[in-house]
Amino acid sequence: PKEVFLKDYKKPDYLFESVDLKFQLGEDKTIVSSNIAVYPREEGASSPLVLNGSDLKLLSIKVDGKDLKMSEDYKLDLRHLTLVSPPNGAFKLEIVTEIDPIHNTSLEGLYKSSGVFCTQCEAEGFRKITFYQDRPDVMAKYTCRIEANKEKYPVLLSNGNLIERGDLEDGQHYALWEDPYKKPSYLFALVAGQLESRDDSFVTCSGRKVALRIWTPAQDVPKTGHAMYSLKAAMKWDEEVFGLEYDLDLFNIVAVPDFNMGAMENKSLNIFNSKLVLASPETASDGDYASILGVIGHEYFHNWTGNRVTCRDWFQLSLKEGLTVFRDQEFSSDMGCRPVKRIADVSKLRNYQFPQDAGPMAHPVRPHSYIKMDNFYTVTVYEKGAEVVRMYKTLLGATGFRKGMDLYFQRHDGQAVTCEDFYAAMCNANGADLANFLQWYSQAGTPCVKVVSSYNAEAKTFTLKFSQEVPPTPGQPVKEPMFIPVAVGLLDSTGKEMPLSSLYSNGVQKTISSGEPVYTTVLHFNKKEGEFVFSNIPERPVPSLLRGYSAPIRLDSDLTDADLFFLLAHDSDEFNRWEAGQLLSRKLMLSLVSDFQQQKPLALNPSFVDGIRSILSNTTLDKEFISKAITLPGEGEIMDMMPVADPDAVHAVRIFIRKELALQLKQELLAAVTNNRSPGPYVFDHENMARRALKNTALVYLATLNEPDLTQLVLSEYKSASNMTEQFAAMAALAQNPGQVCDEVLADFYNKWQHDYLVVNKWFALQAMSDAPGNVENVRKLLNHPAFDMRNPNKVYSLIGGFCGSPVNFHAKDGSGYKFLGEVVVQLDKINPQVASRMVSAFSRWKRYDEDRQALAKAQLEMIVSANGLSENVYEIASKSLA
Ligand code: B3K
Ligand code: ZN
Repeated sequence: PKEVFLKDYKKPDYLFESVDLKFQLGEDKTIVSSNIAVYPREEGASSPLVLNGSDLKLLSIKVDGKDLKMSEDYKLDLRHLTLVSPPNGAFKLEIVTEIDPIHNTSLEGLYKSSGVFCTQCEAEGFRKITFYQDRPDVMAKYTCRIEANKEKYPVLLSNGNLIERGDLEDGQHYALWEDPYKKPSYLFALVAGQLESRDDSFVTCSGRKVALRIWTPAQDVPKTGHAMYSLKAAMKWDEEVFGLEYDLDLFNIVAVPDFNMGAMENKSLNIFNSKLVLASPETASDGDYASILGVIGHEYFHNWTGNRVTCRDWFQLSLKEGLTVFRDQEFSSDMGCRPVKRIADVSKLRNYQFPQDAGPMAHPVRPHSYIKMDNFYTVTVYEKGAEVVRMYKTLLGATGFRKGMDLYFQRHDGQAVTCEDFYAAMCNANGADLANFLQWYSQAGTPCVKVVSSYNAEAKTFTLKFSQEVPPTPGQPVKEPMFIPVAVGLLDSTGKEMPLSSLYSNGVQKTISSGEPVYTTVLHFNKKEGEFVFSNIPERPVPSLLRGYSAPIRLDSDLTDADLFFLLAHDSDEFNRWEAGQLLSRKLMLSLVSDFQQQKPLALNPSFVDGIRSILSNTTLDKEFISKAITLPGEGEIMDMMPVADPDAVHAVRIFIRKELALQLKQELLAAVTNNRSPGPYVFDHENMARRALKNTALVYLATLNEPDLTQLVLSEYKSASNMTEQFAAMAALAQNPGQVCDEVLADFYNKWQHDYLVVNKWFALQAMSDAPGNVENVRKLLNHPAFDMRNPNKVYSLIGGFCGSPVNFHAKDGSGYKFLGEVVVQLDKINPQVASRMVSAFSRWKRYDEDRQALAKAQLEMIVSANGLSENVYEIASKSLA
């Protein structure tokens, strides 16, 4: 397999002015005709023109109306079509190909999902449709004519505006679409099928009326209300916060059940995994509602950050993805509760991105190379990339950040650009010098920052001494220091914020405030070591460090347990309040893990229980905040901190703490259940979601005790639940204790919901994640369940992905979990390489475990790498994991 490198980037020799596509969609084959206006980037150039193509049957090729001759005029291999000596100057290129969407199970290019033709072109799927310069820096204007059987495919959609439609002979009809905006091929989309739409409209800030349509099979249209609400909210938000207005008169969203990822931002024709569109209170949980809001927003926001301004090459992916994730995070924060959203985002970063950044697949936010680009749609590019964008805002302030965004659009609208262009816009708009900030794009690994504090009572100064270390990662043994913004506040002994007046740093005295009191300041820590001295500090403060999680780092401070309990009780920065609790929990879990490994009896620190109790009974706190604050860090997070990850010990300790807390806080937890029952029908707003979150967390705790009266309580919550959030949570609570009640509830749930595949997926996932010993056998049986289908990515993610997320069974000592995944990956790879490659990633941290586990996992990886006909996707992940 060929590796592609960022350093080898070259501008294309030829550019495309316009592309006219014609699709003749058929049951056994589809014919694609393309007519491209080509011109050389520089006059007089006469190099060969290389087009990408894969799985295509070439029917004809013409230049300026003349048929080309094989080998003389063009060459063809498995992946390219090369015009040996194209004419000097501009010319017309006409290519006709045949493709087979019906048998396309990779769900990339043109394929059929439940009878509907649809496309997925990002990153390099357009080359499965026709021969093309399939790279984002080739931007052209498209028209698309679709012809298909009218009865089977009454709805024909593509990008832009519908300019013509009509009937043809033999029951066929056609539609002609024209997209007035230049775009790269990855944003092309086509949909044809039996679909109905929910129609609505949005009037933009300049008074233009935009038609909004969400397309699904007829029976699902009633479930698109929340998606439509989310779309309109996103359109309004982008106008208000970024001054960005939608630029066409039509915006379509199509939901399909078979989709590799969440959704795709094709210009004016977003295609979505139906999981992220369809919702009703009965069938979707609060988590689903929140994801729909976030992802509908995300894809809509791409219209500016991604489509109007796109990426020069795929290495720049974070330019659009990191920025757009940041925008969707901000949107969700504004629509819901900011600190709670921040906690959720940081947890995701820690649980998924940190492990990636510390493993064999560690790569910078802007990778240096790839074999398959699809493998780089990662938590690093997305979530760490969003943190990088957030740091600009932290450093430049909200107004400065907005100025930078404005300049970015002013300079680059209609262009394909790089991360440096974004950096330059941010700096230039603010006259700022962010020195070594660009390291965030090129260095992988999570920086570790140590901080030591000291107070000088005589001088009334408080000093913070920082040092940083970026760990080595594959291909990057030595690292340079990073630019780390550290937001800091200081608390006095009563828990009040101290006003910050001046700061001495890097040899310069700086005024923080001379008028209005300032309570949080951002330190610019951009060298290996840094010292910051606050003056006029009347007493020894407790520092609140890295407020709001101002940089994606691991912070190791000298805060004592007493300081942490103090911050947990008093910090005005809610994120850090939660963080203090998490730090205490992590310490506790690690020390109990070591007790467990030494077979010492486990005992819970009473002050920890008191801390949790006071949070739980604090009526002034947000309920979702409480629910998050009483939730222990994930097992992955703890394993990540151990020299040798021990899944059994970490799991046993987490179960022990949860049971012990449930036992000692039973009354408070019962109160949290009874005080937070639904007052009426389901409402999607923060207050109601927070109430449900707290109630559900309490139920899960109580059910760990497995006492008959509590089981009855949870069972009655299950039965009386009128929405999926509460029904599923009660079932999940019961499923912690395998046995008759659990079996009955699982059977009841399936009977109720077997007609709804999205709900059935929740049922698969819950069983897959079970920590019941030997659960791998149950999962194997579920592979043969009539509702399971390996060709549907959502089902694979639920059942197989769910299983890999269960630390005890996936990492079972006997290797049964690894063997299962090994077999599945090989089978799945033949159907859908992208999905198989996501699954194989579960092996990537095998070196973190004990020798026996290492040997077992390694054997599976070796088996996979040597499998016949392995895809490049799986090969890249598996071989890098073994390296
Ligand atoms: N841009 C798409 C992801 C495409 C993934 C291709 N393998 C969705 C998104 O991030 O908005
Ligand atoms: Zn995106």
